[in-house]
Amino acid sequence: MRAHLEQRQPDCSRRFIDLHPQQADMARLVRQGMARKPRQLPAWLLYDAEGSRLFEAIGAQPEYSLTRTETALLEDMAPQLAAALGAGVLVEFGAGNARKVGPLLNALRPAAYVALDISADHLADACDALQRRHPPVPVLGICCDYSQLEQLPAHPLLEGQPLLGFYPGSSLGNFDPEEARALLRQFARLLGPSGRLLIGIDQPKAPQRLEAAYDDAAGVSAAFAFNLLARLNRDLQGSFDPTQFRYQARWQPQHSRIAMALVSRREQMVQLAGSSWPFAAGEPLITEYSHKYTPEAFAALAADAGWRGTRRWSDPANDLSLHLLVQADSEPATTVGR
Ligand code: AVI
Repeated sequence: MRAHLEQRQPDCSRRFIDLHPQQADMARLVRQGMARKPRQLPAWLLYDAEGSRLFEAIGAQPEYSLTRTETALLEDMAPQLAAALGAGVLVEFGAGNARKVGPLLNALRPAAYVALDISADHLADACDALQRRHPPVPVLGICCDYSQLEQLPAHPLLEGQPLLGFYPGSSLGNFDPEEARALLRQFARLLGPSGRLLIGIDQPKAPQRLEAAYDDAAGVSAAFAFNLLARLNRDLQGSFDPTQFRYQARWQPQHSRIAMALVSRREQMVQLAGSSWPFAAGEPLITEYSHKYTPEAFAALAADAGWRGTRRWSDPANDLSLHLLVQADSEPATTVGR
């Protein structure tokens, strides 16, 4: 009888689920990316433990204002954001150090907070720290490539409540527009028909300002890109010599994006994931794109993916926006504005 009762109790004790891609998947994705023209690897590979640490350091550079501006906006608008989101479980995609969500947790008091991120140790530490700071909110960490997640894992904290997606940091910009549409569609599937999505999107601004943000004077952005080579050498038997590449960040107005690349200084051959890859002198390995969307361009992208914007909040300088989206066929439209 006792065993029967225990089986029926929901297992809320499991607070970390590890779905990190296997080594074989990584090798396959890397081979696919190396075969592209130009060569381009999935951006999530940048976030091993050292990459996650370097990305935090980028957020503290004077040239990179995105993190500071969005954090301030979230702090200032937390009560409004919470009221607009409504009750449910807050699911953050790409939670990183999970520091941005604090004001929202205080204002929203969600039934639970679920953090998804690719960097296992970083995520586990972030969840522990967050749980200590917000004891009343149950916290669940899921280590995964959220862009490939077909469904949320079964867990009692994810049952019986509306799911409220939170995707800050303009990380959607790190996907090509076609991939971004697919990702937004996938978020709709993961969150279900009553799901809502609060998403932070960085906007185009002066090219010099953007290039400086992605190639800061202290060299932290460059170190972040070079760390990818160290990771590939370590995890996928790479033979990259970092001294034979230089870092570059360029605004490409025709695509409304920053292209970040490691450019080969000479003709060379690199071993990686069991194959040889020739590089011509000047050939780039794209480490990341960062697309910037005007509010109108983002609304069109979201609409293509079946979402409708209901509210938008932006910082005083209008550098970036937080958009609240509902699924297009879910409820009547309300006014869009600051
Ligand atoms: C995570 N993502 C939104 C950052 C960005 O601004 O595109 C990644 C980044 N890479 C270099 N600097 C920042």
